[in-house]
Amino acid sequence: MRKKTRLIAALDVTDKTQALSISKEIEYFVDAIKVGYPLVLEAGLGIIGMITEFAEVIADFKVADIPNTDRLICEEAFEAGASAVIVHGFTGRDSLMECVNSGKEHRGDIYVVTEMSHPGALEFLQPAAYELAHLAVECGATGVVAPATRPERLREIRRIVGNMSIISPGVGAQGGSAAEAIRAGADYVIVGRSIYNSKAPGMQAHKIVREIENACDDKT
Ligand code: NUP
Repeated sequence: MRKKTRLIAALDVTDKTQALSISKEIEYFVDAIKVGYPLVLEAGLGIIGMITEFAEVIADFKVADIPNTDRLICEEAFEAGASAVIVHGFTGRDSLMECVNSGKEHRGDIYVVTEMSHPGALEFLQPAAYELAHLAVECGATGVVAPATRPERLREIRRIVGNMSIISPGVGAQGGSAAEAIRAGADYVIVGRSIYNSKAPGMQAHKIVREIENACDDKT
């Protein structure tokens, strides 16, 4: 992913026409568009290729299975045109390695979930988050997913992963701030509802890009 705007739009709409029209409206403001089960289950896996007309696609399939099944899922996503796949690490090193190897074969990226951004993440994921970040480094993943809703945790995860890429959801609808996430060490912020539920998704995306730019200026 080329770091231009540092904005990744999460396109969790379930209407194919709407997904494509929003993609067109936001294409100049995003470094990637993230799609997940809501859109793919409705529109089919082919939607990934259609969205690549506008931006790189990250397939947020939170892959979490035995190694063989993980590899099959990653292959499907890469062959459909995704440049990256989001996977879980809690299934263990063998499963994660299978995803990382699939990424290498397809010249694609693998991002590993550490601590999720929602409140329920405190129950099971938070206690394991730093170990998951270490595992992502050890397995040679491209990067990790870390929460914009908890900048202090994001800062610690940045310390663990060094130069590895961090993509950070939880901005807007979940209460996190794009600027704070960038200042805490995120390379990219992921924004869903604040963009796709807006009356003017392009303008909203542009506004967030300006906020990110200002946060980057503060850091230098
Ligand atoms: O920890 C995570 N939190 C999260 O919200 C990991 C994720 N992959 N996501 C995804 O980011 C979530 O599934 C959704 O697609 C997006 C955030 O959307 P929104 O809260 O900005 O609408």
